Amino acid sequence: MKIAVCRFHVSAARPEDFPHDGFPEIAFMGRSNVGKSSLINRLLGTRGLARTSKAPGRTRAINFFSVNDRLYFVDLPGYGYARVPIPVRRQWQGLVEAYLEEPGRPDLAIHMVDARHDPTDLDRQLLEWLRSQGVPHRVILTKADKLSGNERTRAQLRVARWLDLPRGESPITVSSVTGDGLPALWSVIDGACAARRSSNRPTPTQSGGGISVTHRAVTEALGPRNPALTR
Ligand SMILES: Nc1nc2c(ncn2[C@@H]2O[C@H](COP(=O)(O)OP(=O)(O)O)[C@@H](O)[C@H]2O)c(=O)[nH]1
Ligand SMILES: [Mg+2]
Repeated sequence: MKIAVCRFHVSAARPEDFPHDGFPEIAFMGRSNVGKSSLINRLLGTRGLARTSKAPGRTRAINFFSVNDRLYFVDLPGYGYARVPIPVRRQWQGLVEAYLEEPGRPDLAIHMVDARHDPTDLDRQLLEWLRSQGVPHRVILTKADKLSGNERTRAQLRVARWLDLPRGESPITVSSVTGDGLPALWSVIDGACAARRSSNRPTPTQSGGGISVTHRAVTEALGPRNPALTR
């Protein structure tokens, strides 16, 4: 995808703030500090669009970035940041769940795990939840520039086993520093957008019905998934 224009659209602190114009949405999710904002900036070729931080836990709302005026990149609040007070954590969780439970959104969840670390129980819970909701998703490993080629391969195998990923869904390793893995990630994103165009899915402006058709179309575009998990 060629990026012509991208801009910050809205910072949603409540579900009422989510956009309802029916564009495809690509959601970036994972622990605080995993590299969500850096990856959004790198994919879009902008430096400061999504705010990056050395201090984890800064993103408190769901930020929507408009890409080419026809799709949204969605920067979800990071989870698993222990120093955030529990009531604040609950509020984030409520907002993220409200987002993920809306019919038809997102078109693709990019579930990000730091390539240097094992996924946590929270990562596993998130994946289980995405599976149970039938949300199309792909696991990627970030900060790959910190690992050698061999270490990357080992990380891919380890994470695939740990998260019980279906064959053909090996995690993509990416680096926002070197740009490694971004073409592979773009083709998954393009696939999700194409699946949306070729399906008669409900957009977030509509409600109910037809969602399984959508997910089947996205599944076909993204490659095989565990049949037991495909709705
Ligand atoms: N070496 C390396 N550092 C990264 C990469 N992506 C992000 N970082 C660093 O990790 C920290 C957290 O990044 P950020 O994008 O703010 O993470 P977020 O909390 O998930 O949005 C920052 O210090 C980034 O510079 C990467 O691909 N390689
Ligand atoms: Mg961030």
